[in-house]
Amino acid sequence: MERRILITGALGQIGSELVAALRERHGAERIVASDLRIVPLQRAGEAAYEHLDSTEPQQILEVIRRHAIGTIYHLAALLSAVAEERPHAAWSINMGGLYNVLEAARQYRCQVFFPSSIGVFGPSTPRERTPQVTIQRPTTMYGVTKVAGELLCDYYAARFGVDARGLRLPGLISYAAPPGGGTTDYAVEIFYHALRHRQYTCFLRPDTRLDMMYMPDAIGAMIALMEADASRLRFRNAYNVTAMSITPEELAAEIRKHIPAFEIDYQVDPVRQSIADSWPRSLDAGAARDDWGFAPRYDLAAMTADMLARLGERMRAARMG
Ligand code: NAD
Ligand code: AKB
Repeated sequence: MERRILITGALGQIGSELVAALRERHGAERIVASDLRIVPLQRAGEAAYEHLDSTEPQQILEVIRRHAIGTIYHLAALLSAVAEERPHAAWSINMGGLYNVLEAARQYRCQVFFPSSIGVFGPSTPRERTPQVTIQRPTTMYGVTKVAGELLCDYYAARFGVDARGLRLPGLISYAAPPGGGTTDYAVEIFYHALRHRQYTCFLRPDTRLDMMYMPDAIGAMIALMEADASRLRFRNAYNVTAMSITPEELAAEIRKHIPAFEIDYQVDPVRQSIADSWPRSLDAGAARDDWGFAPRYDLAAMTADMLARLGERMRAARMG
């Protein structure tokens, strides 16, 4: 029997779409979604759901045993802004949870996906076309846990043969679930506000340039990396990936092409601004392209048109009940 796929943190921004994509690819019976949050009653035909706290090693082992898990997409974590507010909890969830997952993967010979981030870079990293291999000295707790996470995954791969692979994801833009408290959240919130109120107050300065990617490209990249021939992976943990490098004022201008009345103003949050100022302005994703064919489909214009159309549809459907 083919072993099943477990997703931790499955109710979050990425998990909400990754679970559906994996069900589509492998069949619902092979997918087990899990999160700290409790879901309402399960509907027939949906992926199995487990209430699982990734800081509890026994819970992970028990779910792996019971469902014959062979692959784990470990998404459970606190994002950058929340991690800065709650650094102790961030260490415990981001590091403790990953350690528990890797230990379980070692015992049960599971493959592991680790979502690293542009947060692994810091002020001493080259900020333009940030190379795959470069200085990683982040100044946030989130970044510290992501760099340590990359190293821990590499250690488990080299020392114990755990097939751990990861991506350094940029800010992700999506419509299925709201973002969970990151520095790049403005790039999602702006669409909700543009459609509802024709106005958005942004917490980053207008010229803050950061990497972003539309969720379908992120999900495609995760699955492509996990299915790639291991002998071609020069880095494993973790590959730079990106699809666009944009500022709030550029995103607002693109939205205005569809909603001419849209207006943006700025009330800068010093914490999130200083995190953004410590991150790259654009990543070099050449290694991902060369090693496993990373090729995002959505640029700023295509992403904006699709986001407005799909989020607009969802909002209309919600209003109709
Ligand atoms: P999210 O905040 O939307 O979702 C995280 C989920 O983890 C939530 O549903 C939460 O309930 C769950 N969770 C928290 N603590 C838990 C615990 N102890 N046990 C089990 N579940 C727990 O985050 P996301 O945006 O879906 O991100 C998923 C992963 O991808 C994270 O590791 C994040 O650092 C990484 N990442 C995300 C982005 C992005 O832009 N979304 C970019 C780079 C990296
Ligand atoms: C955040 O802003 O924390 C995330 C990320 C880029 O890791 N979106």
